[in-house]
Amino acid sequence: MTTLSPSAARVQSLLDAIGLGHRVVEHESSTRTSDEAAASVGCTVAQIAKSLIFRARESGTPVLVIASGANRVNEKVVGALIGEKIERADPDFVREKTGFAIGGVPPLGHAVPPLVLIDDDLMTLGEIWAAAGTPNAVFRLTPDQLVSMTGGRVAAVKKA
Ligand code: 5CA
Repeated sequence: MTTLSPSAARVQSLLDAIGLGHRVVEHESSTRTSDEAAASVGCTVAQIAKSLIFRARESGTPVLVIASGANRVNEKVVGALIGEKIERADPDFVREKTGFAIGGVPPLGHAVPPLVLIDDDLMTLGEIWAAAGTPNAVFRLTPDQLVSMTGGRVAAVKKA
């Protein structure tokens, strides 16, 4: 059995607690971007569930948008959905609010619970892959499991 790095092991522990048998896989090759993750896993870029962190401008609340790797997020639409304008988070904000570094941010287990939105395009897919704590770690799940483990709101969030 291979040993996971500490951040990936942290995600595996969270998944163990959920108890649906999800396994974190650490790759030799990078999974830092959606393209790299798809190449390492051997899936389509659309099947990568990327966890993007934004900052609500007034309240400073972290906003997690889990989007298909093939899509760009429409920040105006997200702002309208949550009732507050958002901006892209900087790497320090991501680290502070999630507990993970960019490129490995998982969809669950963040230090500060974020508002969560899920790209409805993900819901049409049979299985998807999400980051698992490091730029080499991912885990496979279904879109319904993503919704249940994050409590996210499914919405149309992509840029046309
Ligand atoms: N592990 C992969 C596949 S799940 C992954 O985490 N991809 S990702 O797209 O969710 O994470 C990379 C994202 O981090 C980029 O899409 C981008 O939105 C964000 N990012 C990259 N560099 C920066 C930066 N300097 N500042 C803020 N956000 C950044």
